[in-house]
Amino acid sequence: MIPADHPRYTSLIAREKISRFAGEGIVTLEGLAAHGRGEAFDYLLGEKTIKSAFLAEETAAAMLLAARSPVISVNGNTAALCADLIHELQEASGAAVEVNLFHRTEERVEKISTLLRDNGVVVLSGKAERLLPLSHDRALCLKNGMFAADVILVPLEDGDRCSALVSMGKKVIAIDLNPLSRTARTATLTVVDEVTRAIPNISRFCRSLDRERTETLIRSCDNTIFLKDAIDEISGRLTHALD
Ligand code: PTJ
Repeated sequence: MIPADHPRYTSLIAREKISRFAGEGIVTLEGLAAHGRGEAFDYLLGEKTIKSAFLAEETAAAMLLAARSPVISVNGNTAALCADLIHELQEASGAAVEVNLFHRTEERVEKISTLLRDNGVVVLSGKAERLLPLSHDRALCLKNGMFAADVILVPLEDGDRCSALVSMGKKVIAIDLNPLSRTARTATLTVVDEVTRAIPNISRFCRSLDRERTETLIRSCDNTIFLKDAIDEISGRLTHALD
């Protein structure tokens, strides 16, 4: 039992969730390591949504709304931390949801799909085919889902699929606390924020954006600026840590 007044309450609750879902086979042991890396970067960012990440979240909403066929790709960690939030984002953005795993087994795909459905998400189903130019199982996706999509949101990604999707001409929105990762640098747009803060913000922007602002955000999107700002935030915090 984690007391609500514990100074690290939010972080401890997330750890409790991620380890419980690891016990259920939804998160992999590698996913626990990935979560720890995310926590470290979040600590360096002050465990808050920085100003440029808010703008990235608004831009992400604009890209989803303007897309012809947007898809939200969900892996084990994302399902464990925010199945309910994915439901809200699906409603707000109209995007399809597809499960795509690095450590893929049919059993995990089923468990994650069930968790999402239990939270109200409409999950694409069908026979996954090896359609992405990758040598591992992340190549497996649905023809009418990720393969046909023009904009794909990939929370907590590993870099090579992001670059494969970009090489196929798709716009990729990454959510990644590490502004130095391959994913962050390869994506069309990177939201450097914790996934459970980022997704509700993107949903809120989906509900409030008008057409003119949507077009302006898409026109002016420059991922390098978002990454530089996150790196500046981290270096500034480190420089002044003991002031
Ligand atoms: O469920 P699977 O089989 O698809 O596997 C999922 C993992 C996460 C294990 C797989 O995609 C992986 O190995 O990812 P990486 O290469 O470790 O990348 C994950 C990235 O997400 C890292 O840069 C972390 O800093 C970042 N990250 C971790 N937790 C969070 C996060 N970013 C935002 N919010 C988080 N909670």
